[in-house]
Amino acid sequence: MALAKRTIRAQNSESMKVVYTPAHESHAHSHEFEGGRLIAAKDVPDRVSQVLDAIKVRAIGEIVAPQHFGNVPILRVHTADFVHVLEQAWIRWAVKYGFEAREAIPSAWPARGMHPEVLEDIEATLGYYCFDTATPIVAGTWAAARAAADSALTAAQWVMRGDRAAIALCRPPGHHAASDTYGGYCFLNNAAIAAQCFVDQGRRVAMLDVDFHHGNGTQAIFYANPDVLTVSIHGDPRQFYPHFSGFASETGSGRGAGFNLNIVLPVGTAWGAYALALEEALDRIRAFSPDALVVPLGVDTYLDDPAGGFRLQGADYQRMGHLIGKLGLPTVLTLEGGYRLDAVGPAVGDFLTGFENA
Ligand code: 6XA
Ligand code: ZN
Repeated sequence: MALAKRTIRAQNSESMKVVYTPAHESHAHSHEFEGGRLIAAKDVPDRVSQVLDAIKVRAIGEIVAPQHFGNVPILRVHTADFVHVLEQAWIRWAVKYGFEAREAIPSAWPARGMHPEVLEDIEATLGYYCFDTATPIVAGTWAAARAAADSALTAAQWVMRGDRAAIALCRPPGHHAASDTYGGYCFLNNAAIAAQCFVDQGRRVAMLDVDFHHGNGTQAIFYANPDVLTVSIHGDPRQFYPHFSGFASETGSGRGAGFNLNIVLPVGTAWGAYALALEEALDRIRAFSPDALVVPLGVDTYLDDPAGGFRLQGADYQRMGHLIGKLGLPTVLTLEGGYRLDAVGPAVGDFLTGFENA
């Protein structure tokens, strides 16, 4: 039975829940393919350790473990075929290439005019569902991806029960994963799975993606849905990943027309121009008047991030958190990108401090 729509009230004023599990450590690979060569992986487990340490040092929140929700809420966002492929991918790869092969990265993709009809071979299967060479699957990838989705769902549950906000320290991240595609280090779209929980209870949700990269997966999942406003502030896809999505001309389709906003900023953007873009995003969200907010929180906008091109730093993250917190909405945050190991912790910590003090 569908639950009657209720207003979510931020009742509980104690510190924010921080959902964390060490399960992310099982998704550890050493490489990704970029610039014509295998390079050291950027999405390393230490990213989350740094964020957890910063949160502990600042005593920002209460650290809680995720609950287990099973596949049902995941299947509200992703197709059953896709989930099954992710579950089986590593073992199928190991059967083909041997268990010493370690990292599964496809090497052929169905381009225009080709026919991805038969997906028996694991190369064909991964080529069909994956869209880049940066997202290896290893033995522990599925367990970690499931735990990241559970973390986002746990954060959503705390907020639906009345907490003002909760953050899920998701790894692998999620905002590039669409209903049946993975890439950009993402397998399951943690933020979208959390947002769908609210939608399934009759609530309207705004998503504000502040990662440096366009959240193409989140956009695609809700593109025709007028109950979810998707807003993303990101580096220009003419220069930056994911290259084929994130243009200002993408505004939604069908009943969702007008409910997607892409704010594209040039390389080198610092706080002055970023703040103007953020105000535009916040104005659009206020006009939508949502019941809840989901923030895919990437901090690869930091100066000299190895995957980014903006120049935010230090107190800018407090300002960002403060402005978003001032919306006064029940808020779920999911960790996305941020690859400077010396900056990812302080940046998330500063954001949360600004948010809490709004
Ligand atoms: C692959 C770059 C992937 C970017 C991942 C990311 N060459 N997305 O941070 O938000
Ligand atoms: Zn990113």
